[in-house]
Amino acid sequence: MVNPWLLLHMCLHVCFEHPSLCILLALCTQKLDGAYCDPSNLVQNGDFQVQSFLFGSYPTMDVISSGIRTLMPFWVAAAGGFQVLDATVFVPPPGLNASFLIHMNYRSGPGELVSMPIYTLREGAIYTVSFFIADNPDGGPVAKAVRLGLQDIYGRNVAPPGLSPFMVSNSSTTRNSILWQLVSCNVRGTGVPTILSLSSLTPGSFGALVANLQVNLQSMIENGSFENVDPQIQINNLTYFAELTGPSSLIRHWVVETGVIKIATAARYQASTDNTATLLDLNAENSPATISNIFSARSNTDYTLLFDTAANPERNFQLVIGQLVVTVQGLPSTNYLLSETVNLDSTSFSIDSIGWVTMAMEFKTFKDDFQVKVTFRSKIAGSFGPLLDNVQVFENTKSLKSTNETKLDGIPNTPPTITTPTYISTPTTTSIAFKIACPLSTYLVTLLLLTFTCYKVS
Ligand SMILES: [Ca+2]
Repeated sequence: MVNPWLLLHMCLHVCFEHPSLCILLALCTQKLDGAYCDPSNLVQNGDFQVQSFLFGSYPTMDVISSGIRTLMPFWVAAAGGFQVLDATVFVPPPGLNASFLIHMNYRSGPGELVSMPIYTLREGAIYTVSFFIADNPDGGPVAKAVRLGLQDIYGRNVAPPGLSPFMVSNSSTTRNSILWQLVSCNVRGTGVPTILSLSSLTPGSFGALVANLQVNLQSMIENGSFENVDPQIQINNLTYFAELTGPSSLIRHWVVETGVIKIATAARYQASTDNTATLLDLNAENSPATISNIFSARSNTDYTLLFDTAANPERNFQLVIGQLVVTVQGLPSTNYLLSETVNLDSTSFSIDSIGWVTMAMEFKTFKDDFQVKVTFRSKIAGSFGPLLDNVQVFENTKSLKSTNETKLDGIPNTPPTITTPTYISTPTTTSIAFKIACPLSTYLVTLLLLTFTCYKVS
């Protein structure tokens, strides 16, 4: 169980040492008109890119041990020690921009790494907790294991019951050929801030390597953040925005049914709560637009629709005030499951301070529906209208049920057996003597038995 004094210490430390990060955390946790932030990854500094120390050309690692001040914002060494490794020396997982990774052990033994409270896993939503894990090429036991823990701030277990430690064993790798494995498990959000911990179960000075911890909402909608756009729409180095006239399906998984939309980027506008590059304005060329997305769903099931919206404050002197209409229909019945309007007002906001609000709306599918269509329609005249980004839909679950699974590269994880670890370091005098002693003792026993047998026969 995570010590509450430790938690308090962590909070105070971050506030004193990293006031800007503290402000960011506070912004992400405050309630805005019934809405919460929903970044795509809920773990703060899960890629360990933010640090209180600087790597030079040497050393290629730094040490964080229990009992000294924490040099890794949003994390603390609760026990033992661990190392921050420079990814230019220890090759990181493929496809990541991460420059650092964590070695879960140090001379002081196996480390326990504890996160700041994660705000906030929505109640009933399923989240995927994932991280990369690899064997340490520098040495240690053949099998290395890391236990993932999840507790809410009241100390209640949030991790799936019976969650096994994650184990790796690839001792033949080198620093340039580290075999990374992506491991994950599902957890059900409780609506309470949650603390994530990683504990090395490997004795000695060499443990597993880990990188890029994430906690992501399992959304029913694909491309809900509009980041996947047909290449014929040029959005790189965009000074203002691209426009798209309906009908069009050049934004993957979405249809611009009518009107004209702007595809804008965070290079010009303040990014929405998922901090991504692309966002939409449902107005352009004096034409309000309607866009929709169809996704698979289960019948008779409760869902929650989330999205970030605001009125486009592009022109401070020309206020944008009006409504965004949101409808949800079950398919094939076409019955309306939800129809709501969101009031928008750009007063006092600017493109650097959009006033993003995350809306949450619940709906339930009918018994014969197996798809759902969600539609956003601008009811604002002119060339600037509702901004839209980070659209997500999650199923409201009562328990983890069949989604409770642990994955190691897609294979169900099995409990590790590391009770008698085998070391791969250079054989010691003891082990060499043991190897010599064993055949010698066997030889002597055989000789005695043979002599005894010969004596009995004679
Ligand atoms: Ca986006």
